[in-house]
Amino acid sequence: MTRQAMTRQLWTHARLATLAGDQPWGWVEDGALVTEGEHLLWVGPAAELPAAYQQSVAQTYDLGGAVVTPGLIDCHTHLVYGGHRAHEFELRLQGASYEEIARAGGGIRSSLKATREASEDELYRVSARRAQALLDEGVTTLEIKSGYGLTPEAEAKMLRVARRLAGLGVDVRSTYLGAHALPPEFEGRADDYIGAVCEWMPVLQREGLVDAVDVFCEGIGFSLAQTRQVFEAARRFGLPVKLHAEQLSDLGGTALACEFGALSCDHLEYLSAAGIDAMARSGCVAVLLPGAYYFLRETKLPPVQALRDAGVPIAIATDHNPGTSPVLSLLLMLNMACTLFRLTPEEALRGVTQHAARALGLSDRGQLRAGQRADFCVWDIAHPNELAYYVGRNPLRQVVRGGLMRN
Ligand code: DI6
Ligand code: FE
Repeated sequence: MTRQAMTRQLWTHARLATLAGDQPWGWVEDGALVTEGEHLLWVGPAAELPAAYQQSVAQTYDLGGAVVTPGLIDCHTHLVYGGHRAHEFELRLQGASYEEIARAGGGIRSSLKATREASEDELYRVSARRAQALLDEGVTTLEIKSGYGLTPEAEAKMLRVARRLAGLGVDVRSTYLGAHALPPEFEGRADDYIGAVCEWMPVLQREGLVDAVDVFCEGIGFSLAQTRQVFEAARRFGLPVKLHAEQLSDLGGTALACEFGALSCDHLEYLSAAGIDAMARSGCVAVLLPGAYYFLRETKLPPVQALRDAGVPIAIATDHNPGTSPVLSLLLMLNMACTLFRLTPEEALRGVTQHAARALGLSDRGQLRAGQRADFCVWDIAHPNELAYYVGRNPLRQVVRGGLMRN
């Protein structure tokens, strides 16, 4: 056993937003946490801390009444890519739509060239800078998609870089999004390309590069039939699925994704009542992406109240990508989720912890309770609602990931 695995640590005078139990925020006013190795051994009111734990810890940290939350989880990013698309931002400010730019050969395809041309090391260097900005705000688990390579070699390069980013001290979950856009060499042959995407899947999986499979199901992306083909391949290879669904129109992708037990459907501005019903019945998580909504100046709001009424868990993520959401602050997404989508601050915090974990199929994190990973953030705030309140302030004091202080 490693030294760290044997170490039992006590964290006292903590005001805990555990997000567990039935109290608002899962609140514990004067709480304590005991960690052992990478996991939480005990969480609760300090007054109830078992004596056996008090006598057996190797290290005690007094948090001085600071607010403690679970580590933050960004469950939807396209963080690995070459170049940037600021010029398209200017075109859109001059009136061009995202779809017009994409149909004219810009959009994802313009990131394709820069990503294919970048070496793995160069791609790692530029991606690590972006990832660090998220880690500096307390992100302890990060989802990263492929989808700017669109050849087997370039998709593998992206997913290897995603895996390498774990070295920054974050847990990375990688998602194969080969069905992100039609590459130029398959122009006019979308069905052939989808066949190729399915052929590459087991190769990437055998290299240990794939935790889930995603598709951009949209008019400028792929059809329901093509999405189904990718999902059938994922099912054959035992890979969970998620879907970019109902972002710019309602193709009914959400209902299809739920047929395949999708972990999450993401974007959802154009989600229908039938889609909501399918999500409620299948336990699928709704991942809302306020950064893309804001950056595209979208006006169609996702149906938040209907999702609430149906009991569909709502997660929030940055959707960091060079075209529709060049956002590198998950804390800002908390504020936008409340300001733009009318979530409550507590819903928003659950959206980047408890529900974000579920959107990644992870049951070992996202709340502060015994048995969960010892991933937590210590904040210089008086109440957890401040995390959604401030714009541009990062009140993070300390982040602990896997029981180790990371900053
Ligand atoms: N939806 C999005 O908003 C991003 N991908 C997707 O499927 C956009 C990606 C890009 O424009 O680079
Ligand atoms: Fe996305």
